Amino acid sequence: MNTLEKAFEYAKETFARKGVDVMEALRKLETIPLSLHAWQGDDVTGFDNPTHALTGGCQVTGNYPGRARTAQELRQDLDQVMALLPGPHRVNLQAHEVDCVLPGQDRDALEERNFAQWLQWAKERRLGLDLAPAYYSHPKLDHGLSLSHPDPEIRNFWIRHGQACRRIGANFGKVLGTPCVCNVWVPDGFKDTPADRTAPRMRLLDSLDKTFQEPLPESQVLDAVESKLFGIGAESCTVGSHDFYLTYAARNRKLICLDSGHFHPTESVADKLSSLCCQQGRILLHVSRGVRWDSDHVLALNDELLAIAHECVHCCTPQDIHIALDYFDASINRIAAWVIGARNLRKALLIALLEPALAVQEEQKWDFTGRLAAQEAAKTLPWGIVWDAYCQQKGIPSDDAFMAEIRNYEKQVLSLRG
Ligand code: RNT
Ligand code: ZN
Repeated sequence: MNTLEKAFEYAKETFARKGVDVMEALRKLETIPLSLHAWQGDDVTGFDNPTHALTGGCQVTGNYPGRARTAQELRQDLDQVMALLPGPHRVNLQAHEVDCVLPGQDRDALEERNFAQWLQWAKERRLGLDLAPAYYSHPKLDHGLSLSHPDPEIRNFWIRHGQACRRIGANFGKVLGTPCVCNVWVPDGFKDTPADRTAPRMRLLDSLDKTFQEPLPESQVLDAVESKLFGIGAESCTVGSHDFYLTYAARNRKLICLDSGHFHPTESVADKLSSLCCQQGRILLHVSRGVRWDSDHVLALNDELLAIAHECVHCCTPQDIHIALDYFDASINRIAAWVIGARNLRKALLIALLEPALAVQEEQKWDFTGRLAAQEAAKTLPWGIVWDAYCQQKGIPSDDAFMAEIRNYEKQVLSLRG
């Protein structure tokens, strides 16, 4: 046996003494797909009209060279990323990341042809595809409003856009054999204190009902609605607040999308999961890292990520929770941003799956001293050896080896993009 194999045996024995079956934990880890957000690769620019500046209250900072300028370049980057990630994945698209735009076509008339190469690419790789309508970076996002705009023409344009995305997503689901998660997030909000919060929310409610009115099988498409606390230029009020969407999702049996950057900095998204899973269930997670605001930083293996992973593993059933990543950092190599963030999320899930039951057992005996001791002791268990062995078993470079491949890809591919 080589050093890692011997260490892995030691780790398995150590966990076994704590009642944890490492091989069972790794088997479960392999059942959890992560939906990779394509928009880390193109800085949320999309390809239907690259002259459109990023609007809608999101900010991508940095100008590291090598951004993907076409869907083909984005797929090339995602192939490189997935070669460095263990475990199953899906790919999540924004609706403006099209392969092509048909003559005279606007976003309200998108169709399957706009994503034909994406679908073929996903089929060849046995990937699931998720799709989010893009209600931003477009002239019809007017005064910061889309589905809640007072002008019915503008609302109907965006309603048609969402309806088209659902149909395209249903086709993804039908062809790929796994339902497309179609997540509706609108940037609608107000920079300063609105005089009327009710009218735009009533209009959003009506527009959402119209967006979702076409019955599509959940075997093909799963509808999600994403809340937000504020955006740049929407600091004072977002029409689609958490209260609005949580109620809408529960009443209409939609997935509620919780983005971990979309709440107050001290508010724990992890704590929300069990409350939802024991009632309306069906959550889409946008795992992100806010630094002082919804800054969409690359995921770090920090307490919030560990807490989210713990809840996903121990408090929700796999079919209740869909895990997607959502962050965009253009200040560093974008391949590394994807790989570091996705590996950290997969590590957090592994750590949660390797967690001994002792803390729960102590709690059930009202022994909160023992619970604290067990929680802290778990932090020094040899999960890192299990991670290294898992990567080796999957033929994936180790943590100290994947950067060499990224730097090589940067030299061979990214640096040629100017
Ligand atoms: C915006 C939301 C939304 C976006 C993507 C690009 O803050 O998080 O999910 O990140 O639509
Ligand atoms: Zn999000």
